[in-house]
Amino acid sequence: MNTKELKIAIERIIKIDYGKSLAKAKNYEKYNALSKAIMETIIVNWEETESAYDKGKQAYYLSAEFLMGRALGNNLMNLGIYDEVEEVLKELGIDINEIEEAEEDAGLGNGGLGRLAACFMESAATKNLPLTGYGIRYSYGLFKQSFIDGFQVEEEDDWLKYGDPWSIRREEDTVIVEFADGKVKAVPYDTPIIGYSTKNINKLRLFKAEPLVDFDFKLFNSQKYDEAVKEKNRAEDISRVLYPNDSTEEGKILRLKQQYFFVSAGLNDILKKFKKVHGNNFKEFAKYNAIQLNDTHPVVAIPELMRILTDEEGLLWEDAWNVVVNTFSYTNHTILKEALEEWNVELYERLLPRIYEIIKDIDKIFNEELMEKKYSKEKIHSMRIINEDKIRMAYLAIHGTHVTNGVAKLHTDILKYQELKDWHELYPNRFQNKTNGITPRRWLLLTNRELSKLITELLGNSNWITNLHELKKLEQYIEDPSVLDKLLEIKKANKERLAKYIKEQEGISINPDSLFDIQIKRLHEYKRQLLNAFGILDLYFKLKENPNMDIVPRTFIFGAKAAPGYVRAKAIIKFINEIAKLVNNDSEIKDKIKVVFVENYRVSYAEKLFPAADISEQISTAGKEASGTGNMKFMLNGTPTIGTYDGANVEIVQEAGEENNFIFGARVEEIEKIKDTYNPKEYYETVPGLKRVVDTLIDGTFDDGGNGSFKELHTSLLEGASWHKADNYFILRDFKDYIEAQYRVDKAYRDRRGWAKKALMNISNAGKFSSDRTIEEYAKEIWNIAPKKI
Ligand code: 26Q
Repeated sequence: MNTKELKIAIERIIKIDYGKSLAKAKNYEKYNALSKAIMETIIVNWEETESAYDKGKQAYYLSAEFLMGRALGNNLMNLGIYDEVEEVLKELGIDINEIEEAEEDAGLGNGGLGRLAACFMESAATKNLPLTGYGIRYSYGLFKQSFIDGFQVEEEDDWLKYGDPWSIRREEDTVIVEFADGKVKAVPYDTPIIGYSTKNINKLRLFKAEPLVDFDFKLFNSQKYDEAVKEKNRAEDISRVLYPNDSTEEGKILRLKQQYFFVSAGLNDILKKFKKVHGNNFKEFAKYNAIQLNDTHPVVAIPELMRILTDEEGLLWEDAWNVVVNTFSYTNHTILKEALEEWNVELYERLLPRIYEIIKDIDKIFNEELMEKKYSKEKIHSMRIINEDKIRMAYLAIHGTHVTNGVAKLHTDILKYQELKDWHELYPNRFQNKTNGITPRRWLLLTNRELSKLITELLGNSNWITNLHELKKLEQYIEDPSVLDKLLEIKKANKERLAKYIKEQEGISINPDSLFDIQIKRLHEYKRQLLNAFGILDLYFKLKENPNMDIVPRTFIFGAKAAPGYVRAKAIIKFINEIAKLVNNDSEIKDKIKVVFVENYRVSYAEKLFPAADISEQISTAGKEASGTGNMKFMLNGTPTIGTYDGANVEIVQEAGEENNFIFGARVEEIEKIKDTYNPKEYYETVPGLKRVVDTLIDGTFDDGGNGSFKELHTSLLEGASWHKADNYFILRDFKDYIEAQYRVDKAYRDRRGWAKKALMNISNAGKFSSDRTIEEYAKEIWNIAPKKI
């Protein structure tokens, strides 16, 4: 499509879809029309990719979440037509930025796990790897967040209200999913995954749940309207909304329905295709199909494939089990006990009786195998898949797959030698590490245009975009003052842009010359936003005592959603908002420090925050953050990390140099050593300034609106609660080290060129953290698939 044709297409689509001329169209209408015009141009390549892939081995990514964010800008960039389209729009009197901002985020995920799935899809397409995603087309994504009086308020995320130009409903590929209480239709919606600089177009297939019949005609005619649509609502409830829990599991029947729904539909789809190409030769299934289970959420795929192969296709148990184990692999994303999924036996039995029987058989045979190996009774008990009245999904996953992987080296080691030690001893060859990654297209090329331009200029070509290791060559400029100054200049421009956006969105003015200190991630105790908050308060009190204290002015920026039922996480949001109110309104502070908690943190907000950060907060309790991927996004954008030795931080500083980051706090070994005897009160009583900040939770400094949640936080730190010991996440232990590390940041930041060197070292050594590298490792070391370029 040339530029003239594009203009015509946009005008035509606006006429057809909205019955108006371009001049009268709203931004979202223009966005829709442009997107559809782009869609038209990729269909042929999309079809060709599909037929090319159908011939050989393919991989499938089963995930309850795909946190895609916006599509338009990314797709234009990957197609290599961004600048051209920008120009066309300009000629039509349209600002491309306004069109991009009209797009709703596809927020079909909670956080890291969902965004990882999105980065993987993009990388696989870019690398021409035959990977298809399967998931749920939630009608409502992760809730929208606002603050009222500093409290988080949630609202539904109606992301489809203006339609979705990037998905195509494939009525003809509808499959039926059967529960004990009835059947539903699973209708696929396909979204093209457009790789960078390749003709290959991959596919994300998300299923929507619908009733077999829309409404009961008889009931409707007898004016029983509610009754008439009951069935429809019951079916549609399944794909209505994404569960907003990112770690604590809630044993809800609908959640289980969601899991079985998309897993069963996905497997059905894969099998249909397999039969078409290979007939009924199911023993060969694993030769042509690899299926990745993204955490335990889709693990019901293991008994479901057993059911299909034995009940429907007539395979013997042993043969079917071989197929299952060789087909599936499983990624673990957490070691938090409360996040390991367990399902009530009774729930499974009621909803999926046949699946439950199969799980019981798997468990029984596994038990016999362990007895044969002369495992002790206690050990067998501790490893059983069904434990009393619970099904342990992680154990089912390890047992029913040929590879279990962690998402960063440290995390994998903790799984192998600590949390899943017995399993690692049983299946030593099944465990692998696959350190996470991020796509450099979205997280640098698209969202940090100036830095991308500079990199291409310095390297003399744009190879880095698909081979991020190329960035290493930037190290040659480490003593080049003009490059260092250019880096500082770009950062400054990004900060100005963010400041403007924050002014528009939050109504708060921030100083682009201050140090932007950013912590953006889900709100969770283990991520320790509270430690950051105590650090700010400590600084505030020190400034109050000594108004002339010489500090680099700082803007502390937070972005985080708390699960709606996570009372403590919400209390922490309120606490930080209270701190913001105190600090920002204190004229004595004279803008030396500012605190901003941005509302509704999401992918599209993240895209503006990462490029503008001076320091990246990665301060989880050592051993708790499986990997982190935000840490990588900061690094790639030239932002040093203040962080603990946890998750992928370990590898980040290994690559970029500890001297270019700010590592502090207890390491895993120390946490392990002290955890049984830890007494936070010792720190509380002796560490200078600590008591003062902790006690603001109870001494009337702040107002929790009378709900007692600040007091509860205080108690959780010093006394503990029925379900955990005092200061479960060692905030008081790490406070002093954190303050000291922040002091080092302050000192280092003053040396502007010295700081730019740190930034450059981080950028130069970010190559490892491309999701291209990660996905190629999955392809080679787990899936055994090869690129197939059309
Ligand atoms: C489970 C049961 C019921 C309802 C919800 C859930 C649920 C949903 C989402 C449980 C967990 C999640 C998401 C977890 C997650 O995002 N984990 C993060 O994964 C990243 C990618 O590997 C890592 O980088 C992070 O360290 C890890 O916290």
